[in-house]
Amino acid sequence: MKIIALEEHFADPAVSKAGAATAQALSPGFAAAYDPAAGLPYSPPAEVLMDLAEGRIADMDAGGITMQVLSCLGAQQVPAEVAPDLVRAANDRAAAATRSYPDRFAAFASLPTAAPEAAADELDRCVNELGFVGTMIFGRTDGEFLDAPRYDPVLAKAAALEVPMFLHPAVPPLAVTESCYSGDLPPVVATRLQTAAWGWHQETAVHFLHLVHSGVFDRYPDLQIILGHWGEMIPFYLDRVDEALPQRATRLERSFSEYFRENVYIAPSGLFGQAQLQFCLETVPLERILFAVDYPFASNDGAVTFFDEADLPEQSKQKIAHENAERLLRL
Ligand code: GRE
Ligand code: ZN
Repeated sequence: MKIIALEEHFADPAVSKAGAATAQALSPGFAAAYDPAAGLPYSPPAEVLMDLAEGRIADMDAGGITMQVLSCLGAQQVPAEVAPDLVRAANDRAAAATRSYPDRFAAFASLPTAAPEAAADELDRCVNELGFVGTMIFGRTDGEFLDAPRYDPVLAKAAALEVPMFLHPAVPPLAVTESCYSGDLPPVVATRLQTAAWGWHQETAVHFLHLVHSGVFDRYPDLQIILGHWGEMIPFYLDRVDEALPQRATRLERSFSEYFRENVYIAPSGLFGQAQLQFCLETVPLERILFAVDYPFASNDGAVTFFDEADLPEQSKQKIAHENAERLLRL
């Protein structure tokens, strides 16, 4: 089966270095909690993260992944003074990989969101000159959600280009960490609760709730967001949000669940549980379910088994594995 995976990361050393101080301030325990030597999940070696050639292709071949849509980690934490140049260079690296392996790699643009006008220009360049298929944004920039007025050029550009924006998990602000993810907990437990175990996902759900309720999708009715991890917990709460926030309160043009079903695509991001798949199939349109591994933080090895075990007609599996992505990304 042809499988296209949409949350597949690489690291660019210059981008990572330039964002390290901000990353460290938001999550001082991160390096220790995700040190490959600790032997815990989601801790790939740096060489694997940086590889955009044979090693990555071999891992894809071994796991039955036809194509990865590449995304560079970390641009939201790079300061405005250096972000445009560094992020541009990282996008150029991704573009080179897509040219070397046109059947195996596509790419989402990384954006220097600390400099919003430059970010909009870079999205334009990536889509129109490099053939990228959208963008991936790793949460807040300078503590602000994407609906803050200064990021409007980025939203406007994604809407005008008709490319999706993958809203990826990111560390919550310090006040949230201090209140929720600290105190009497072992350091590794606190940091993992703050990040992959819970905090990243709660933060991303709130980010999307904020985009909807600040009216982003009334301003840009066709803007499409991709959420990983089966929609970052939101599908389970659609009914609750609709009930607690009726349009009488929000004054929006649609109900929350309508925005979710009309402006959002979701993907498993390595969470290959069949119960989540079945629940999401009952909750959002089949046409809005995509596939993602979250390589190299999760292994490609679970992909084929996920589709083999899915209690679905072959036609539906093909949609999730590649057809929905091909349509959305115009591949
Ligand atoms: C991810 O993208 O999901 C991720 C990171 C860093 C560490 C673990 C992880 O970006 O899962
Ligand atoms: Zn990821």
